[in-house]
Amino acid sequence: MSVKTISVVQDLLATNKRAAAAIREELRRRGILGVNLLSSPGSGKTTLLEALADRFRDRRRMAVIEGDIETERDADRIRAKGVPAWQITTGGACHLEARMVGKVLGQVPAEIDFLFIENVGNLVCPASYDLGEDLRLVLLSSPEGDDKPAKYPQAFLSADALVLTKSDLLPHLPFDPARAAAEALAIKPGLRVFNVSALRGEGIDALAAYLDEALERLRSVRA
Ligand SMILES: Nc1nc2c(ncn2[C@@H]2O[C@H](COP(=O)(O)OP(=O)(O)OP(=O)(O)O)[C@@H](O)[C@H]2O)c(=O)[nH]1
Ligand SMILES: [Mg+2]
Repeated sequence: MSVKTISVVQDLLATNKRAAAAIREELRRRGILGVNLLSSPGSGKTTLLEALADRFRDRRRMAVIEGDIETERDADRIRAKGVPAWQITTGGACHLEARMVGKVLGQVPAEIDFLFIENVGNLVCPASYDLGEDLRLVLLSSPEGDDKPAKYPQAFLSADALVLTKSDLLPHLPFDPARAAAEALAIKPGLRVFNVSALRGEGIDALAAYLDEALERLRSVRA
């Protein structure tokens, strides 16, 4: 019984991997950097994207695919910033899959620089699903606690960068950013770490510069 279950999961992941590879190839061909954002519900993914939309305005073009179980709320927030956004509602599934992203990809303008994909709020299942992105950001907010990387290692292992969010709340919380970063780095050496407060705009410049560098790298390899 358990052997059958494992093989079904492996089939699902293999199918997802093929769809993800096609998306990655298409994005690279167009010179677009795909960025997948993972975190628990409410860690600040959409607020961070709103802050990046403000930061990139007039300089970089971005589009956003939003993943949620229900509602169009996050896509509406992004559209309010003048950024094209598509909402995928999973109807209960706890993560996005590459085939869902693939269905929207044809509508994404060819001339953008960044395609952000905000995954369903969940620190577990999204980690196993490649969406064809070139960069994966995992967010951890200060109210969640600095002990989370070791408890949810796959999300941190699969990420390229850790974004510690809501730094404006640090004076009020027993959250040690150095401990959170050290735990994450023990799981994934080389992980880039950013401290941000999207609410106050702190740390957004450094993150935007990191995204710029990744985009330039992608385009130089392609050239
Ligand atoms: N104090 C503080 N609050 C923040 C910050 N960023 C986001 N928030 C608040 O945190 C709450 C959740 O933010 P969202 O951006 O909606 O979080 P999310 O990760 O997109 O949530 P889901 O899409 O539901 O998973 C909102 O009330 C935000 O205003 C921040 O930098 N500082
Ligand atoms: Mg959101």
